[in-house]
Amino acid sequence: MSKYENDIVKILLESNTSVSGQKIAEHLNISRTAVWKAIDRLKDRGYKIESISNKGYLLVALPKQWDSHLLSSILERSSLFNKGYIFEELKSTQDEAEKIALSESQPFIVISEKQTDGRGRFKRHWSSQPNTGLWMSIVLQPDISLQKLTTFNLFIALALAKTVGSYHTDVKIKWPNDIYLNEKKLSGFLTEIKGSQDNITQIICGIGVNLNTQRTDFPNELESTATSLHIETGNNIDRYEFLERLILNVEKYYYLFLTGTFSEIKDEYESYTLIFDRILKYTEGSRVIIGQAESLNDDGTLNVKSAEGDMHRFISADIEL
Ligand code: BT5
Repeated sequence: MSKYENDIVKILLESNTSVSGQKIAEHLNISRTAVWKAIDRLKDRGYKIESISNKGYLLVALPKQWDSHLLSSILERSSLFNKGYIFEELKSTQDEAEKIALSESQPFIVISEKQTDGRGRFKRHWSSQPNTGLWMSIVLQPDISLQKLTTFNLFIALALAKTVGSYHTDVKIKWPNDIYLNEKKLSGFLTEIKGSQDNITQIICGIGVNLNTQRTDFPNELESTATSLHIETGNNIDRYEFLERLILNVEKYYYLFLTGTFSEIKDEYESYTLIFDRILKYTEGSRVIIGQAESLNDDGTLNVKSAEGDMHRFISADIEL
């Protein structure tokens, strides 16, 4: 997008009413024809801008596609992320984030409209249809030990749960890395790291959230297990608004993670958990336990009491509901 288009979007976004072409032209020190041409290009990019006679231009709707200008304007208000990268199609935002990180030393975000090879944990496939959700990797450069990192997922899960909770009150965290609504998976994330035992230098956290996905958009195998905010609320979700709320929560909980311990957010975290008070199947590697989650430890591990009465500690597990 040219500089003028960026500036015009900014002017229209900041104004609740229409803005005259003359005013925009004067503000940017360009001709009215240049304004009119830039408005046309913005319309081509999916911005819905009405021209109201004698009044000027009114921004009625944002483009359906992720748009780099809008991401920049969200990030301008962020105290953590400096830069955002938007792609129409990627294999996985995780791989692209890793590449960009080679030359980027500040926290940043990568979003793709579509992923052809989006992945979950253990290289499982993550369904990432275009225009429906948020497929994003956030890259952070902490200076922490591996031991400290064990609680990172708990903080991110809480940031996600709080964000989803601002749309639907029944949100639950399925430890360690899923967000559920009505017993169905709405969101999952995975955390990949770089560094050594004593010094984790990079976290690439990939977050997938189904926002406007319709039931028929999901592949057959996910139809009964996955859901979206649209399905659960009946509303069309403004993806930019969701993103902005999520970024604010990620910032808040990331700072708490860096400066505090899990015990400080434990009560809040536990108020969202889905798995307590139920007998479930826990699988971690070759270990399979049928039992009941009893408590979370301060390092983020989970204590599960088996049907035979003995206690098992899980670092991360697949849990069948
Ligand atoms: C996760 O793994 O839940 C982590 C998903 C992370 C996806 C994001 S998208 C942006 C970034 N770039 C990537 O390439 N990945 C990240 P896991 O706990 O292993 O769960 C994977 C399982 O979730 C799959 O085996 C399916 O059963 C289910 N699944 C796949 N796609 C789904 C979807 N869109 N909604 C709900 N469930 C899904």
